[in-house]
Amino acid sequence: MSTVEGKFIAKPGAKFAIVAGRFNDFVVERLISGAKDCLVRHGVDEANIDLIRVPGAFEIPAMAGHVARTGEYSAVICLGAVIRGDTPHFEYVSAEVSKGIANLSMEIGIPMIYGVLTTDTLDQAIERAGSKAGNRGFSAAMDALEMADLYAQQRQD
Ligand code: INI
Repeated sequence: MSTVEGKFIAKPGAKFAIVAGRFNDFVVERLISGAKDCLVRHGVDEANIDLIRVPGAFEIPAMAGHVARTGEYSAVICLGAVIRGDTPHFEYVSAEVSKGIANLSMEIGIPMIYGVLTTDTLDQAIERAGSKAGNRGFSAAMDALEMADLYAQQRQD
């Protein structure tokens, strides 16, 4: 049986983009730090990480697609925090960002990683941004490394 799987190793000179919303910045900043920490500790040069900020999660897919189409990056990591409020706004924003990133990942030839928290409460978001439940930014960057390596292997075959 031949198994194809990604390693958590970045190719020398590989560039990664992080597209992150400013909304709920207190949480998103922690996700960005987690993602950078993961990439740098897996050998990515900090100069090869570009951070692109957008107003909120709704804007992430359009900018992530724009960034991916430059052809400069091995993967695009999308980070944001959508937290339920008293209105149905949450449903629209969370649906659009997840659909948008999913659609992009089918059409663009590089990994588009979904690191957007969608939670009922601020506490749940904080738990997933570097406290009780890990850091979704860090794990999204792990996913980016794994998928970038996998895509690179498939290109060589
Ligand atoms: N954007 C978020 O990233 N998180 C949220 O929780 C959120 N809520 O709940 O409103 C949010 N709204 C802004 C939205 O993403 C757009 O930036 C805005 O509608 C402008 O297009």
